[in-house]
Amino acid sequence: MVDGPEHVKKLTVPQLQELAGEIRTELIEGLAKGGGHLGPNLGVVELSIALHKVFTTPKDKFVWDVSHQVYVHKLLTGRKNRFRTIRQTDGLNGFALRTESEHDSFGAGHAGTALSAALGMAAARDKRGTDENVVAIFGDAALTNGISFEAMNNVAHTTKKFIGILNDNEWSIAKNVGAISGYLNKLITNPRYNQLAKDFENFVRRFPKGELALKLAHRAEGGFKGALTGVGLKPTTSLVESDGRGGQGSPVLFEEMGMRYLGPIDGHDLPLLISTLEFAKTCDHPIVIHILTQKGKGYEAALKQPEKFHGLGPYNAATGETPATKPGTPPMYQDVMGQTCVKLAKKNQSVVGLTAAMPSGTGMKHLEKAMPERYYDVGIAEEHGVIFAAGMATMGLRPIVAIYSSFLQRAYDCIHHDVCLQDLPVIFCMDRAGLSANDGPTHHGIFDISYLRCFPNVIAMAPANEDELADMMFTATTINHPTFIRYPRGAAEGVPVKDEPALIEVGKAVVQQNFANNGGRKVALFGLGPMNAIAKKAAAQLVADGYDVAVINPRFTKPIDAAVHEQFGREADLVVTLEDHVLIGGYGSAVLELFSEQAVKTTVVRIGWPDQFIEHATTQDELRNKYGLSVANTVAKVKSYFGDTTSATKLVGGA
Ligand SMILES: Cc1ncc(C[n+]2csc(CCOP(=O)(O)OP(=O)(O)O)c2C)c(N)n1
Repeated sequence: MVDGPEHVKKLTVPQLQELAGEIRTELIEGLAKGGGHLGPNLGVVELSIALHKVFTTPKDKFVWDVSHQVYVHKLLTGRKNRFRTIRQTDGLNGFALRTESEHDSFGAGHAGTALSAALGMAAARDKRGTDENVVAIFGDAALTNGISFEAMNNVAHTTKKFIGILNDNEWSIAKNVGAISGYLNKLITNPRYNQLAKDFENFVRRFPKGELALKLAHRAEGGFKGALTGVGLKPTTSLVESDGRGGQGSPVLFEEMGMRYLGPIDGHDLPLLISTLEFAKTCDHPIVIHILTQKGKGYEAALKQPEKFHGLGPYNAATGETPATKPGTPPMYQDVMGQTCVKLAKKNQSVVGLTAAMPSGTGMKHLEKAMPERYYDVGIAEEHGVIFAAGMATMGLRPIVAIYSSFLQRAYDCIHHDVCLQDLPVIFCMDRAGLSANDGPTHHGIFDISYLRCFPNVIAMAPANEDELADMMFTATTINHPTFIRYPRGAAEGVPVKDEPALIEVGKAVVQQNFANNGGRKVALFGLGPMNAIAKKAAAQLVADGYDVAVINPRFTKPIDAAVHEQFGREADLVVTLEDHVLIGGYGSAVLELFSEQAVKTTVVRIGWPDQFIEHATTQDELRNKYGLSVANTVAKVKSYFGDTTSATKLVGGA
């Protein structure tokens, strides 16, 4: 394995091919313990090597879309010794990170940003008159994202020197969907591809380095065929699809955007990739190179199950098997969401479900399987998805939009302008609200209470367990306003889920444990969502130490239950709010605002995430302990407030 990118440049093609083999082994074995984005990285081994052979980072800039496929780049840029720490506490981040390496020119984690960022770099380069190469690497699914098109629309009149690499493996996380994926397939399978090869030849003839270019053109022509057989795509002869879409698979889409199209190229043919990139370097036109790769290349298990191996937890490197779920493990929140969707859709004709390219991650796959006619996958297009749902709602449907909390940020204006302003009854199920520990700050969903609470018409809730999630979803189908339900990643609490979800009262909190009036210091713990379990545990410890503790499940962050908060606010000596969310503008802030209006003077201790981006770590618990969202810190904070020094725990986040 190489020490750095300068080493890659010295290797011959056979040595580079050997390196590709070593890298694949390291990916397969190195990720087995902690998991990660194995499939996408196995697909870009040759591409990453070729990029480092031809270009020179950090001077030249690679901008990776999503950047989940950046592991090979990390291995090649001096991070091989830390590779097995990836996505673990204090280890390498699973995405490109500017603070981690000078070779990571732009951070990402959300899809669709590479072309815009790269174009910005190219514009800056042109302005300062330097000669860096800027290369944007984006997947076929990233191309379903609107921002990618906004950027392409701008390329030709912004710069003459711009290289885009479309890494086409036909997969998003699940199978890629929509017209763009159909279009790309036509580009690949069009029976006229030889004609395209001719066009390419004529095209390259026009360049000053014609000799080299022509040689490459012929290589590429061979490559077309290699690509076709190599990735096993079946040619289609039909020019009109069964759904009525026409087109002959010409590269007109890119060409009309002012980008020369080159491809399709076999993305596992190292010499061909190297030559093509060398050629791209000489181009004085924006160029997009369409390469075909296989997600999971070189690993049987990943090739067989591309969706599972897109990103996964620990697995057996020899077999690709993942550990069976232990009997008695609570269901995943996402599965309860999906199964509830099916229940609701069966009972209510107007309920439909929508995902933005995350059928498994959000659990919407349950609806896809049970009632495909009620299910929509819009691709990686959160903005479109939200407005699409708003449109449906105007026609009497009840769309359930399942999008991760952090990805929903992409559609913020759509939530404001299209849903809330028109007071449309769209139901948002926000998965991964809280931490996505291994992924880190790009994926932590800890801002949604703040970013939603300020909009009129919003009803926002957070279930304390999976049964309450089902009840909230059912309740949402009866509310004529935009509703938002936030719940965390992973396993739920393990409480039984009723066969039929029940209605809950909007804006009503639940008092789970009232004051005993036993003369102890009165502490009211308001535990929201998953922090409710922590509040209950902290309460038990405090009661054992002589405190008189009430525990309340607030359920709603908007509207919050003014009566219950006021009652406990006045009765208690101390109020503690616990939320899996940033403190700024969150649930605790809502309580403080209410107390200010009600002139409730009781001190409120707020437990939640501080005003900083939270790093990644091996487990959520590590981060919760570090930042004080823990039972021990809750108990310690209460005791410290009352001057009780019996707690051994060091306070996190000040007294
Ligand atoms: C805004 C946003 N929505 C959803 C996701 C989740 N996501 C991560 S990777 C991915 C699929 C990317 O597919 P593609 O661009 O084709 O790259 P590949 O994984 O196939 O290499 C999705 C949907 C995301 N990262 N960002």
